[in-house]
Amino acid sequence: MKATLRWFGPKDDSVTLENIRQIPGVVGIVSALQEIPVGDVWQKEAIIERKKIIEEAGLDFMAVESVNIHEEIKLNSPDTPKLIENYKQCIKNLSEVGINTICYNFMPVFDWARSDLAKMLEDGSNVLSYDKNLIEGKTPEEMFNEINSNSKGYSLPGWEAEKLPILKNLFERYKGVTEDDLFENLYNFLSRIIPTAEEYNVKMAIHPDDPPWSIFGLPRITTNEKNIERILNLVDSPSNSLTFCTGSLGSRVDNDLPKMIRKFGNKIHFMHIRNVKIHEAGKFDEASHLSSDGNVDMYEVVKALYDINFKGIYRPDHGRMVWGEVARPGYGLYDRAMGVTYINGLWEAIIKENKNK
Ligand code: DNO
Repeated sequence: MKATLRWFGPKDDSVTLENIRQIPGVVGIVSALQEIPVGDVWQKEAIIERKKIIEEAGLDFMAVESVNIHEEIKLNSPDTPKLIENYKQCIKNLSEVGINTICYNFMPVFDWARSDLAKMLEDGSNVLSYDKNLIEGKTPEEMFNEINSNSKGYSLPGWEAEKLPILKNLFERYKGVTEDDLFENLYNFLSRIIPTAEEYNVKMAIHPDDPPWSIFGLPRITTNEKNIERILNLVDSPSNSLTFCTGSLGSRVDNDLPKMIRKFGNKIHFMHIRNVKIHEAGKFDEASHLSSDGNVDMYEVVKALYDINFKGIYRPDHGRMVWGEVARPGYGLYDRAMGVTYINGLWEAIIKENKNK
């Protein structure tokens, strides 16, 4: 498997490509043109420009995270056909530039949600944290404003300022939308774009919902083994695939991660590897990548990847803020660098152990 880091681009990230290049074993970058409004076509020139910057730093642009899905598609409104045509054009343009893995998610309204973007731990580091009681005690608008005022000036995907004025209306429109409706709308999207993805040899890798349960009464479906299986069966194609995120799925104790990795096998094209410390159902902190710091057994995760002969890309996911670093929440340099180093160590050991058998 190949190690990458997520990078938010020249204007939106305090971590530089030069820094990333110095992390042992990291060969690639996962990035997105998040300045392009959701629903618009990503023009080839813009993709080429980002790729050039990455390559000049000695790295490869290996996957896009994410080409986000417009709410109108998730709601399957009359605007859907036109937006789907734009999405197909993005797939085509990315493939023609040599990018064949597209991560996306199908979470209504918000992307990942946390009640605290900088919870202080005993060792003085701080982490993203989730407490259902703090979330449920707020209105979506309060949550939205709180996240944006604590994001250190960064625009977080799914929480873009443009969303605030339409938030009420979106919630109105999601009223009565059930999980089954959302599966249906996802089917409607996939059945139309997957033929294009196949033609251009692109893997559409759906990201689990984070957290993997309903928030503010909104339906969420990419949450557990059964639902992911249902999603992968909606359209039977190698292009209908999965981003397996150990942190998102791992915040539910009933998700058996190594078992799920073995089950979904070659449907996994992209791995997000991080750890979470669950305090009780609906209450967790993100943790360092080390197994003993959280509930995810990293050795078992990496072993399962070895067993499925995983050849895709992975990235360490959110890290803690350590050593006084100030960066985009979850995306500092230091803790992610420690994470990747640790995972590469497990990988090397598992390969050698098995060779000597
Ligand atoms: C959190 C990430 C998510 C993820 C998107 C995928 O930092 O794991 O933002 O990238 O949900 O579309």
